Amino acid sequence: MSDSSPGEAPAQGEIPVREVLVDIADRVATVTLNRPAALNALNYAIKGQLLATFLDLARDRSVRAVVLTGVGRAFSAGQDLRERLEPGAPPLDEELTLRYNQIIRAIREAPQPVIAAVNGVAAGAGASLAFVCDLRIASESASFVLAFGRIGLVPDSGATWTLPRLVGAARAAELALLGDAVSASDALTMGLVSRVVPQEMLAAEAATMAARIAALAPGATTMTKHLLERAFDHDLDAALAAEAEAQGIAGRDPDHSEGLAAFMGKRAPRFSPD
Ligand code: T3D
Repeated sequence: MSDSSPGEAPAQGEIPVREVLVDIADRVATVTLNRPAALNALNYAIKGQLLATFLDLARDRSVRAVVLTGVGRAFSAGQDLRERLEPGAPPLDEELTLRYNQIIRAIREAPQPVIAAVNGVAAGAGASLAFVCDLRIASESASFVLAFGRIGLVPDSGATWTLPRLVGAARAAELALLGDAVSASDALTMGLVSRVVPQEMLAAEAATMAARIAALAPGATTMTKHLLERAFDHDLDAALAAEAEAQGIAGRDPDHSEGLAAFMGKRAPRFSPD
């Protein structure tokens, strides 16, 4: 894994502080935002490390599922507003193009399903990060805030695209325009997350979900992720064609033969052993 923060070379002999922690075990990568004192607000270092991490993981065929979470009482409070006020801060369109949008694409295009384990407040681009993940589970203390309007900005980092797809146009408009905090239980009701668990069970719940995904046939899993992403952009004919193409590829993969043999042998399949 990449260990340096793009744009921030540590002084010689200095131990770099990692704003993004990466733990890989049993084919699952756990990526943890680590600026708890600032509610994991996204500064240059954390954004650089997050992008580098997802680009590295995309090349790591041993990793079959990713969990994204945060240290402390926040998932992420979005853009670091203190950094934004520093002299020389880049224009917002540049910041989005060069940093945020690349992170969002890297998560979206990752071959592995990414599970957001939302451990606390997810605000602004922090909420957008959770929205772009393939699965979202939340602790009871989690909340989502489309905080952009409060500071005179528009929702970004994909939120205008992901949110209506997740909760529908009417709810998306209310969340984006009014910016009220959505509790974990309301997020569950509106389909923004698929599970809510007590805080102390969140990591285990995410790990179990990731382990189940990691045990699947990786090629079929990647194609399933990408087929679902295109669901709202395709008409039925295009979806049927895309499924047929993907199924052709899956059907030629040795993992399909293994799945069939395991079924006939009444045993668990061993997909793509390392
Ligand atoms: O580059 C660009 O700007 C373009 C991209 C924009 C994308 C965006 O994300 S724009 C939206 C940015 N985020 C926000 O506007 C959210 C700001 N934060 C909040 O609204 C609240 O902090 C929360 C709702 C997230 C949590 O509220 P609460 O009451 O639980 O905590 P708090 O007391 O407000 O914050 C605790 C500390 O975290 C505090 O620091 P202190 O006073 O203890 O030293 C606070 O300043 C700091 N903090 C929280 N959010 C941010 C932050 N520091 C920097 N940036 C933040 N976004």
